[in-house]
Amino acid sequence: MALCYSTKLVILLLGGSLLLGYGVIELQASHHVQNATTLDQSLISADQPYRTAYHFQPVQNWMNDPCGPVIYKGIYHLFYQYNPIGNGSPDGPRVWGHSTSFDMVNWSPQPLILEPQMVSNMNGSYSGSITIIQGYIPAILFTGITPQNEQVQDLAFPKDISDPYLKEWVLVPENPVMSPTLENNINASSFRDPTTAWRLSDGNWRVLIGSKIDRLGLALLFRSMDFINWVQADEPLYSYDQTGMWECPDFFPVYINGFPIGVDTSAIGPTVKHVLKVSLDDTKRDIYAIGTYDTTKDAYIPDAGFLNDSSLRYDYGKYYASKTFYDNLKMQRILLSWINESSTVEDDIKKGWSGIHAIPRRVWLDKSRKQLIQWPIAEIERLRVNPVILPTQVIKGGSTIEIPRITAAQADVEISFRVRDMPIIERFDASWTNPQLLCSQKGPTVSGGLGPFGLLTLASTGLEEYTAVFFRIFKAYDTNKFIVLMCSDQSRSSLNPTPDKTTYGTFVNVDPIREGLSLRVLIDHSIVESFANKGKNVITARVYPTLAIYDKTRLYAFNYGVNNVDITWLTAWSMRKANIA
Ligand code: DQQ
Repeated sequence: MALCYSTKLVILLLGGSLLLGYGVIELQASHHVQNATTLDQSLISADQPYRTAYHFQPVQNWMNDPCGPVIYKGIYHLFYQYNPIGNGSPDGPRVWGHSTSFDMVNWSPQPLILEPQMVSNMNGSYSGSITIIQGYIPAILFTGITPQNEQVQDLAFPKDISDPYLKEWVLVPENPVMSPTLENNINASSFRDPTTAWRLSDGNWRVLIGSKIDRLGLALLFRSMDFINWVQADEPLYSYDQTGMWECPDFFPVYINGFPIGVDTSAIGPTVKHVLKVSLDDTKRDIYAIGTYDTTKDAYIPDAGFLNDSSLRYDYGKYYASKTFYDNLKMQRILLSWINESSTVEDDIKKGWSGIHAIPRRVWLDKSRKQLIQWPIAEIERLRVNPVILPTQVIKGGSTIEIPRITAAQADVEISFRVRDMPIIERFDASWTNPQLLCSQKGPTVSGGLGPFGLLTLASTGLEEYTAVFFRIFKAYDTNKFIVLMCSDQSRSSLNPTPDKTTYGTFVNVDPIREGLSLRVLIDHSIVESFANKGKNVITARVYPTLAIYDKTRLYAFNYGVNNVDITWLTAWSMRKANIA
């Protein structure tokens, strides 16, 4: 008697080798929706000043979350939430777009996958993750949307695991492998985004699914021996009240030694701590905790005692639905994220696309063990050309310095500052607990004692438009301790009144006198990604200048504070274009 695909899979997973492709029930639908690789020129206006040169985006249409990033047979795979219809509008079904790369900088498009092919994903395929099982078989767990718009979890395997490009995937007939039921008290509209699974010594795989009950955010835990039969644990791995729906959870270990190296998702023991990240649907923030994974109870204990809206964030600007994976080739943990537009849907439809991804970031635990450090992958530096190095110099209070001879709309800039303790430093009012609000009240033109100083990016020649990224230093009344505010101010970024120009801000935990202050800013036409002090804090902004486009764009260092500041290092590179689709 012929065994069905998944029955064989279970037997083989339990018993040893796996013969994928043999006797498989053919479920893969033909690629009937428009492929992400074909550009419909009639939908795209010729003038595209906001398309990026080295930040990932498909050639057209709507993209959101990164899904299932993995390295397989030496090739990096990026899948992403893609709406193949509707131009730049989100309205439409989701399938997974797919691109491959050898360096995570230059990408080649591959056919779409996970198109509707069975009841359990008939209305779309939402976010999910890849786990390598048995050491060599990639498995996708993702959220399928049923004809009743219920969220369920589905499983898919490559049709041919010898294909390093993993072009075709097969859904198992047992789908859905996890479902909301009356018994498990899961709401069918709040049950999505499986993590990469990890396995403990009891042989069970574990996976988290984002959920909520009323305002209680939940990281539901499921276990399985064979990756097909999943049983929900009695308790979630972690939950926190008044946080709403938890989307796209991510759970991974980080070495405690402070070295910038990553570790496999299943690693446990005294050399690691664990990070739990969730994406808060209510506030569109990616928050995370550093903590302890109690493997005997399958429970997570954040060091800070909680994971909620006031927790640490990967990025204090626009950065949502992020996901990490372990790159075992380079022993690094890589963080990817969706960066939504700040423009109106009408403008997105006009330009024919919406959504880009951040530059992949390497993440590791800071020596303090209290936060993560994030830094753009080293490979991005291969795009740098024609460095402009400015000598160490004083930037006087109230002045700007133009950084000449670079493609300022497409650049990578590093600047370091030395500041001295001065008599005229603004005092910090203890009621200023909201850095974002403080940045919007004390914008780049509001002079202080030390600061604002930083960069005016995507600036027009007459400074009618610019996106300011800067520091402002305060002193506490009581302790005389320094408080460093980092801001990304979009309020003057465009003469177009319609985009969202929210100002972003964060406090940087640094002693500015002893350690100095630095910025690295990746500028790419409509995105400004700013890293403070070697990756301690990050702010990403989307902006749409009307004058500061292409070669009309300028870049300045500025200091609009009263006191002078030293620039100890300034190197700016023009960036070459990458293959980004
Ligand atoms: N996007 C996906 C969901 C996820 C949300 C749908 C987060 O799976 O919860 O496109 O942006």
